[in-house]
Amino acid sequence: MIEETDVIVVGAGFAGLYAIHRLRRSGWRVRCFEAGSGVGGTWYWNRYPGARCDVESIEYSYSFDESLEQDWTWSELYAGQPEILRYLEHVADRFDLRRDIRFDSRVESATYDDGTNLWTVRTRDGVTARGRFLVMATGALSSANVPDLPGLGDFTGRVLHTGRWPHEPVDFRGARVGVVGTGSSGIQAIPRIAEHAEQVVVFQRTPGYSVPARNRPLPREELDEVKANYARLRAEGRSRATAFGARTPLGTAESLSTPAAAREREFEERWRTGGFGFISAFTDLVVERAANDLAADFVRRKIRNVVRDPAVADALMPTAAIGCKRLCLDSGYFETYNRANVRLVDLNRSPIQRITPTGIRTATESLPLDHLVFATGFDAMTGALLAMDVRGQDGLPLREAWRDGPRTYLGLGVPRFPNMFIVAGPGSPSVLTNMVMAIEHHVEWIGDCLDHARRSGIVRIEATTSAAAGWVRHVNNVAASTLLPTCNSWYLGANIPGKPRVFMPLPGFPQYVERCATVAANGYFGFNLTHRRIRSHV
Ligand code: NA7
Repeated sequence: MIEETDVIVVGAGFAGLYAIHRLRRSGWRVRCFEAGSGVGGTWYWNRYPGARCDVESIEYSYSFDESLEQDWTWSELYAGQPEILRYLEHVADRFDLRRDIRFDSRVESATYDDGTNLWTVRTRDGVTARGRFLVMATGALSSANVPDLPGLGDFTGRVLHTGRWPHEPVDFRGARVGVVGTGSSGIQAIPRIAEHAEQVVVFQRTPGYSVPARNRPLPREELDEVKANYARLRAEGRSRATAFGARTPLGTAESLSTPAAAREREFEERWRTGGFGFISAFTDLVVERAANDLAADFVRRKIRNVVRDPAVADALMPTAAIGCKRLCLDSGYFETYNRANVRLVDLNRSPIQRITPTGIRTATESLPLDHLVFATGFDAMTGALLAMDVRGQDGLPLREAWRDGPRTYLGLGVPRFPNMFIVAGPGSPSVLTNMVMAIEHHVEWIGDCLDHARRSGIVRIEATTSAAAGWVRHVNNVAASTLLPTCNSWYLGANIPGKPRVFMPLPGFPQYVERCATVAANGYFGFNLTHRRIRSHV
């Protein structure tokens, strides 16, 4: 049996949940497929110890419903994974979203039919669904990357990935734990694992920058104040390049023209406050290498002051531009290296040769381990989309269309994949911003577009090849005006061997929003629109 619907949504995280709600509001029938057994997406899968959002909870939450904003009470400045998951479960219940979601249902293929303009989706658990539109809400960081290390299959202990963490708590007491990877996930997990494990060995390929989160409980009075001013805070957040940080003043001076003592005071103050505000202390930090060096030096000095063993401190010193990989926020990360049970292995000095049944052998030693934790990130932005067999016009596989890198228009539409929309896809600013604001924007834009199509008798909407080519150029040009492309990051696909090197996210949320609005207001230029044929009876 084939399930017939109007819109098929893939994924029930922040994006999929809001898509169901928004589309239903305009009367669309929606069917959502979710691989997990519950809602939550990122926050369903990333259950590792210490998992926490790095955007303030009052901003990393939906803004589409005022009563939801007013009713929900965040307990901490930065919400931990369990609290965010509870929030999303609450949203699913509050708006009765679950009735349109099929759980434990991983989409394996999606095929467009030129004759009928319909998408057919097949899931691993044997469901076939057909709909006019397909909305990919599959997440930008959802396809876990486990490096292909020789011998991995022989390891007799437990192998875990931070982005696929088991539901039951993992007991690290008395265990020797190897953690590979020191990005945001590793930096959050390592201090928590070290509190319980007998020994933690951290395998670091590239040292990263981290700023203290200074997480804390949110007192009642502070929350009341936020709620009394929510609309203004949201507007302020959306006016920022990153769509968050409404309560943090943006620096207005250039670091290079600020006297050294005043500059140091400003860095120090922002370090004390914690959070991403550190990188917005001055206007030139993310665009001017000499300015960036000043901020990077400040962090390096902090690392040196915190880490007692000078050789370990040296190995932890990042050298790239600060912020060119996503800045990490931590709670006691560098301090963890002062613990007697934590050891750092610098893979540049001593690369992994193979995984053995009982641990890891590097070029210089064998390290016995009971558990292996991969905090090695994701095949970002394209991984989840390309894991499915998506076929557009004339059976064109998405994997083929994106062989030289992803091509989207506005991050939303893909040439030759009519009636398919991506939420937080490559070419959208999503991962450089407060993801929830980006998601709300995309979903609302897509919802408005579908409503327009219905009103105007449009049966097929497809981004043009030239619009997408122009968009990829635009994204890369904007990125090139910053320091973002200057190091190997997942923004560039550089973390996945063989992945085409294309800068994927677009810096600058407000400009992007404006561009999308202009496109919609001007007949969706850059998209080919096909109207229903009116049959005339003679
Ligand atoms: P990230 O930020 O991609 O970090 C992954 C880490 O794993 C990083 O330190 C990588 O080193 C390391 N890595 C990846 N592959 C290997 C191999 N083969 N050997 C050794 N080390 C490796 O992922 P996260 O999960 O921490 O964070 C993802 C995003 O989630 C984050 O940006 C926030 O937006 C939230 P590398 O730097 O590539 O040398």
